[in-house]
Amino acid sequence: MAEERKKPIAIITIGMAGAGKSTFVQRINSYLHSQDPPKTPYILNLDPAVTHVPFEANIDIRDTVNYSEVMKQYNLGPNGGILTSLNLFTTKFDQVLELVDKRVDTVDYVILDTPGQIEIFTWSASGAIITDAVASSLSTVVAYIIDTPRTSAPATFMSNMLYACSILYKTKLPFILVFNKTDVQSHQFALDWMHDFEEFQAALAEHGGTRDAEGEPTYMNSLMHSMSLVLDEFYKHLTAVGVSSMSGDGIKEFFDAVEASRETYETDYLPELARARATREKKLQDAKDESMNKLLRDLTMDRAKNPGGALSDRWDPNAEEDDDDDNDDEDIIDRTEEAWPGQYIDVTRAQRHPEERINWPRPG
Ligand SMILES: Nc1nc2c(ncn2[C@@H]2O[C@H](COP(=O)(O)OP(=O)(O)OP(=O)(O)O)[C@@H](O)[C@H]2O)c(=O)[nH]1
Ligand SMILES: [Mg+2]
Repeated sequence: MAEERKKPIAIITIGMAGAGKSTFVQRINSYLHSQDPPKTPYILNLDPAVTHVPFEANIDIRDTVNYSEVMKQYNLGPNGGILTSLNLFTTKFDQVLELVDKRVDTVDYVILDTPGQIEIFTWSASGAIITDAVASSLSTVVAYIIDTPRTSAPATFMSNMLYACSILYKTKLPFILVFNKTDVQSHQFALDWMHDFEEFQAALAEHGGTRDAEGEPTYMNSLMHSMSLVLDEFYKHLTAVGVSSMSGDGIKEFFDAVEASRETYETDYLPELARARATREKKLQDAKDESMNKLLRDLTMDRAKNPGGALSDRWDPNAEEDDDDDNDDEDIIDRTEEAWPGQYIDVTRAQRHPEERINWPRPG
């Protein structure tokens, strides 16, 4: 019997402009199609400004929002235009999730390509909403694409790693560092630096002046030294693979890492998600309790101040029970469907059923 089909894994590709995100998505797309039996990806393009997408997207943000129109209409520059387009698209993201949901039994991977400007996705509300929405419905992994040849200077390498680090801590999702363009330069130097702190320090010393004219360590150097100590901890939490989106090298290793991420998602992310939800619900409950206590305190104070009023403020045990009123929850009034307070209703003519005859007493 065929083994039970697993739910798809969502891969969110993030990376600096030009790191090769779209080329990478195209490469993994063709890799999946070439498997035997072929694996089916479901691809989302979230870059509204791209003119040519090298893969066929199942859902394309450009079908929903017109980036250049948005720029014109809201008087925005290119980045504001991308951000606003993404915001507009996010308002409909529930529909995207529904569409994805319909495919969970036939699709193996859901792949998201994000806009070129990394901060638009990673530091915007819509990026966070999209990431959280995907991650709470599917096992999800972040593929952080790095332009390897452009990251070979120690200072650039570190700032790129710090950026990755900030995304890891923000999303708390399983994370794969994808050193792309290994056809141009091998990513071995990066692995060495990540595994051996001393080696990175040596590279730093060699690369820039570590001492200023007076022979003191430069500001930059001591900053980088302490930063690299932070990163040492960070490296323990992730997997690094080298790939070439041009030649296809390393793509299999990437998918091995993706499959392994399923476990991290279940052991680390899901409990974290449950914790975050519980905290949110507790906060809400606390706020409700607090306002209830406040109300009760106010009532007690009122009664103390006005004992006469308090005496008459009691239920009359002899009063007839009103059957309609034993429901504690007040119905919320929907103005579009029901009469609302302030709308004139001639209650003297209102009947609960056609036979009902009520003689309303005339005033006076
Ligand atoms: N040599 C080499 N070039 C690559 C590789 N991957 C991407 N490129 C090139 O890098 C450039 C940028 O690639 P894209 O895929 O557009 O990068 P992107 O991150 O999607 O770019 P934006 O979305 O515009 O930020 C293109 O010229 C690609 O041909 C690779 O593995 N090797
Ligand atoms: Mg792109």
